[in-house]
Amino acid sequence: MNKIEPAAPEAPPQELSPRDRQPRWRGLEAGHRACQGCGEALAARLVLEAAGPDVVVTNATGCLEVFTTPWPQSAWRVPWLHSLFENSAAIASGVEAAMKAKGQRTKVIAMGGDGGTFDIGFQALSGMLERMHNVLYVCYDNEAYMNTGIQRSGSTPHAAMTTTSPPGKERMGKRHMKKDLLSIIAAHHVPYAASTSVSFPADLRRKVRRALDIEGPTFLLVHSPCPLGWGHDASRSIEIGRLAVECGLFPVVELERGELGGVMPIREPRPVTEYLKLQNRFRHLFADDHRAREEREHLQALADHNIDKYHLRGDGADPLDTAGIDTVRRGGPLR
Ligand SMILES: Cc1ncc(C[n+]2csc(CCOP(=O)(O)OP(=O)(O)O)c2C)c(N)n1
Ligand code: SF4
Repeated sequence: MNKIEPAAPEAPPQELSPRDRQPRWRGLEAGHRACQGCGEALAARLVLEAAGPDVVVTNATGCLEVFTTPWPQSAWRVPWLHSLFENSAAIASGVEAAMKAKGQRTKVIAMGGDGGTFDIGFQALSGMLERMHNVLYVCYDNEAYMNTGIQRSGSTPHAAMTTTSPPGKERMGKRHMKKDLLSIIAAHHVPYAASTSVSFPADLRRKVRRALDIEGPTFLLVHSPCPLGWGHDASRSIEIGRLAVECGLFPVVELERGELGGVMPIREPRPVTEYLKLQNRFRHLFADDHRAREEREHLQALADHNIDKYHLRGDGADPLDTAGIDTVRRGGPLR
């Protein structure tokens, strides 16, 4: 008879470090040169993680391009093309057409900052959407032209201070409103256009995967706090991104062929002042005078309007609605 050996004692389970618990594959490596607490850097890493290795990225000039590719180094682990500031979407259109001609299914992702998307690259983006290229366009929205010294863009919120919208006797920061780009994108009859925030990684990853599964042009607007340009402590980027969503100033929504498909609900909206007061770019709104008070009230009214327009208030017994953790399906026509 065979002798039965006693089983070897099991090795004690090893404690995994936070780094080891990260997904093994990274499309964007650590060691790049973004500022500490940069929302855009984290957002790009999350987008690549969700997309997987079979992608080609085109990247407009801006912070992301500059801090990831100091010659001769590159943080990218996927094929990556640097475009001009204004034509990331045009380059992506060409890459996608070439892939199609070769019978390849590799996904194409175009990327740009808000300056390169809302303003200077908008013509190329509009063409790409209208021609129905099978490309996901990701805009990292840090609400100004950060790479060249914090100039205001079409995405800069009303009343924010930038180097080209300084507060003074004549005005309280940026005079104009933040452009409603998502609605403009949806007006191109695209199958999917959504907003998300780097502060809600599960929502961000899910939307990347969803967009890439759809045939045709898709668009993601990713709110990405920038400590340098917004004037906040680098350790508070995630907290500030969450507050932007929870106060209603940055609505997290999904538009499917122009209809509201899903929203990230807000159970208890936070006052906009909680979001504003953490950032130097809104410091002038806390002066003790009527102009500052009026601007604060104006921004609160904008947030309330968003909550109303997108039905963001999470007051129902929604089983998926767990304090803004993820977008839930709550469709219907936009008011
Ligand atoms: C046609 C053109 N105009 C201006 C510039 C200079 N420029 C390079 S990056 C940049 C700002 C980029 O801002 P944004 O797209 O918002 O990206 P961020 O740096 O904030 O991530 C500017 C103005 C340029 N490269 N090309
Ligand atoms: S300036 Fe802002 S967007 Fe650019 S690298 Fe620094 S934190 Fe990131």
